[in-house]
Amino acid sequence: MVVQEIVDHGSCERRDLLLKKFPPAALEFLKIQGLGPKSIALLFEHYQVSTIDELERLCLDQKLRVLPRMGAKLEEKVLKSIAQYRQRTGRYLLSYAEDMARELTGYLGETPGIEQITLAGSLRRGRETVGDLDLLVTGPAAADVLERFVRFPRVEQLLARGENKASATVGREGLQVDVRALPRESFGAALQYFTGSKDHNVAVRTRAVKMGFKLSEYGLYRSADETKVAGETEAGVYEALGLGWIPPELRENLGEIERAAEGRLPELVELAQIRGDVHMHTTESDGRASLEEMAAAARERGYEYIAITDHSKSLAMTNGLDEKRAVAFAAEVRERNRNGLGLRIFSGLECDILKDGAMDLAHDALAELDLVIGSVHSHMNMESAEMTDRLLHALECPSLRVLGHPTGRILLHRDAFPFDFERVVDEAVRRGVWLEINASPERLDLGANLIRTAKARGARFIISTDAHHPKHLGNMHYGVITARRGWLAPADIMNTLPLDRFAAAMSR
Ligand code: DGT
Ligand code: CA
Ligand code: CA
Ligand code: ZN
Repeated sequence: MVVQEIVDHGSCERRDLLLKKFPPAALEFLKIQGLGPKSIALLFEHYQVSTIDELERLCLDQKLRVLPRMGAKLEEKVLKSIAQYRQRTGRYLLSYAEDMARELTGYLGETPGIEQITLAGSLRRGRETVGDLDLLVTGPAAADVLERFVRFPRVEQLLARGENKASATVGREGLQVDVRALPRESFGAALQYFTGSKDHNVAVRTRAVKMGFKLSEYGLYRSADETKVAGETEAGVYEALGLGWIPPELRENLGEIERAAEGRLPELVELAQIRGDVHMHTTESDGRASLEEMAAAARERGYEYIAITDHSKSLAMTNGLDEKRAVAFAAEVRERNRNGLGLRIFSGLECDILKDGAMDLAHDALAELDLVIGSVHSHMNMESAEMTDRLLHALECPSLRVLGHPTGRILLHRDAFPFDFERVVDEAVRRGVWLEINASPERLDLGANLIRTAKARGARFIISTDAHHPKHLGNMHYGVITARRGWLAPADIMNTLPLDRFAAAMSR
């Protein structure tokens, strides 16, 4: 009925009432950790707050603690989350930026006479969030491209329009795009420069100077006589500096330049090397498609195997599996594999790690399944020591094979929960538990820095999409990019193994 009302009138009565009662800031306040709908309602009732700045003022003036169920601790927490909130506004998920970039480059690519359109900046480096898009174009028609860009239907606000550069915000969320038109002969130098990162560029330029060169976005020049030695291609610029071409994902000045100079750049995993996806949900819990539909989509992607890993019973709102259903599911999957589905299906479970670190299901039920992922989905605001104990306890479960989305972060929304990461990794390594790189673009958990830390301690990884719909299987590439940013080789990632070796490793 409410749905019908929304379809007919574009809203419903209750929504209109709520919108009248609460200022638009209420929705923004919900993004501040520590404030739920109830406390926000209370705040609006007592103080006429309408902006985050005013909310901050209230905390600083210690005016929250006088309200029921609020205290000094909450003020502190809200202040901290306001700071975090400010930091992340103005950034966008990689997936959002990528979709917009695809649409825009498709549109610009239709300009007659255009030669190249390339994305640079943090998007090219595969950062998990992106501040703005940096587009480079070459060709005699470059000026026409800028002209076409400012007429892009999704442009909201034109920010600048020069002879070789235009900037505008596109889409309702205000994503900024910088488009630069370049002469062909400096395309490589510009691509190198505008890909960044800034730290990487500073280090590369320092190296250039030491070698008697000057490097800019126009080219690489010999300092002595200003002759140009490189600039048309990016590889040419690196080569003239005695470096192998450095994959953009590594360009953060974390040792990649030294490695390139020694000819020892790491081998990085590629999407085509992924042979299976082993974290996905179906209509048995909160997925949107059946096992058959997920299997068909996976087969289409050329996978050799998948694991169906629905939720366990403590996530009641997902209709998670109890022991009985889990055991029955394992039997059903054994039966289905006999009939041949074109790829191997493993019976799995994303088993909830309870507050005390116990597994949601009894061990004998878990032992029936091919693959058990353990994940934290609740009670995430524990102290670090308590969370560490919880995870260490979970690792004791003999059936556990994968630690799912290990830090619980939701990008631009919720920070990682604190715990002693190195201790947990060491224990996972000791017990043969693999760490998930959750490829869902809202998570990308583990992130690149923690991946590097974990790899250095001997960890093994799984890249999984956590798909709740067949189309989510396509998120695998975000996980692969993140793994590459973490310097991972195919050998670090278990689901690059062919079926028989994966099955053997899993059941060990
Ligand atoms: P973002 O947009 O915040 O996600 O990150 P980036 O890396 O895309 O940064 P952006 O858009 O400000 O600039 C693109 C690239 O241009 C950056 O990675 C490196 C280069 N760049 C920009 N400004 C400077 C600068 O002042 N010095 C150096 N060395 N490079 C710069
Ligand atoms: Ca950028
Ligand atoms: Ca930019
Ligand atoms: Zn999960």
